[in-house]
Amino acid sequence: MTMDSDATIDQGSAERLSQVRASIETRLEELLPESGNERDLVALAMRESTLAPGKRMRPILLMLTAEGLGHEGTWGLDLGCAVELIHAASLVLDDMPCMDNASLRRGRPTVHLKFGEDVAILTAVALLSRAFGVIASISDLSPVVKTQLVELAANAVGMQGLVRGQFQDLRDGQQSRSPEEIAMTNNLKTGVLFGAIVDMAWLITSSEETIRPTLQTFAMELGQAFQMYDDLRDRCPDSDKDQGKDAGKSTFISLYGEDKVREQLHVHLSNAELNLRRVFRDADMIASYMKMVFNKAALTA
Ligand code: GRG
Repeated sequence: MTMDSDATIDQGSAERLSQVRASIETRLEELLPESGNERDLVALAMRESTLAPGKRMRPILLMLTAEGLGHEGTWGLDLGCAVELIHAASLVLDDMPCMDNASLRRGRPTVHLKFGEDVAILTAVALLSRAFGVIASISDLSPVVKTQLVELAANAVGMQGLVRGQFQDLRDGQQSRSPEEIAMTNNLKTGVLFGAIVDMAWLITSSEETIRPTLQTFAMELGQAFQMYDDLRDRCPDSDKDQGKDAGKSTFISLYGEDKVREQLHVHLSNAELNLRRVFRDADMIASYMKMVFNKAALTA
């Protein structure tokens, strides 16, 4: 997971990745069927916001981690899609005027701009409910495991995860923050959901307890790196979302500058890879994928 600018992915991994990506797109479409009623704006907004071209990093990570741990069925796909629905809900809310007040997301107008704030709020609630419904209705999984999966998702969304992270960011981000405070908020906003993803993969594969902390460290390092990547994208002209939304906010970039943040991002990525390789004998697939995601112009500028 070094960040060399000529990083490539081998053909076998590229093919597997495009299969994984295609299966996610198909399943998301199935999980959010067209309502057939053009006045059903919430159903429309659920589909449009989720099916818009996102990276699908979370479901891909879930599926690859589960595969790496020996999973061969479709539980990983459904769980990955449930996490993508949670992520989509969080983006719809994050873009609203009372939060980031964004106009562009995934290269398209944000939900509240296109459909109105009322529809945006309802869309986020409906996507979140759909996510939990998807987890609860995965067939052939034991009720005990399903309950644990629901608990993992609930914790990642709520006051130990996204909601707390977002609140801290909104309320504390306008004042000066220590590096530790910024790292903590970034972890809640991004790392905790990655943590839930690897935990879900660990759980459905009945993997050994001993690897769980290493997987968590991988996820937290990845989360720190990814939030830095996201902050750098805020300054990137070819981004698929608004730029400059972090102006006046205390972030690692405002604290250290872009170059230092790129350096730190590399360190977090290396730490993530180190932990990945402790768990998987063959970590190349996930490592190559990470390399692809992070090897973007925003990081090499
Ligand atoms: C009720 C689910 C829920 C959340 C409420 C609004 C909120 C609390 C949390 C938002 C937290 C947030 C915006 C975190 C940032 C995460 C992040 C780095 C988003 C960008 O992810 P990408 O780059 O986006 O993976 P794509 O579009 O590629 O999927």
